[in-house]
Amino acid sequence: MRILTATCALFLALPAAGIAQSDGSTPGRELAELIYGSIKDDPSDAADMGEFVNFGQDIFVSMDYDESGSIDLSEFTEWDFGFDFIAEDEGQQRAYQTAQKIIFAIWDHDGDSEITEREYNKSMVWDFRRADTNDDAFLSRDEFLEGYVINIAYRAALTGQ
Ligand SMILES: [Ca+2]
Ligand SMILES: [Ca+2]
Ligand SMILES: [Ca+2]
Repeated sequence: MRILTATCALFLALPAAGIAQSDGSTPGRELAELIYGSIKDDPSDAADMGEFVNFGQDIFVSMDYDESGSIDLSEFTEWDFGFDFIAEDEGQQRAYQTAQKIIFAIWDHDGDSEITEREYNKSMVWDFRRADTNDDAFLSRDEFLEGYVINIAYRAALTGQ
């Protein structure tokens, strides 16, 4: 979790206006790029399934605040990469909260209001495969930014599109 904390701290330390102006990029995209960098063990490679699942596993453990082995909606919405901060900045908190609820519902396969570890791991694998559009078992930076469900849902919410 130290890497993720450092990523968030780095992001929060950057002036938001400066990020928004850099080559037409949005704060949400900049954050997604930082997250992509923290998934990979080797910065020069694309992310493989193992790195992606390990990364997800670390997040699951840190989201599961009461260590019950599953994530409820409040654990899910309280955990944040830094998107929450951007949503506040952009006045898009309601849209962001809606996007979080949608992702929660997608990952809660049996609809019992808890994402179990099994449901979560299956979702990680499916989301990886869906984003890996050229089917080479690696997620390139572009595939991650354009095809990973979290990036699509949260960034759309942040920009209000
Ligand atoms: Ca829990
Ligand atoms: Ca469930
Ligand atoms: Ca690929």
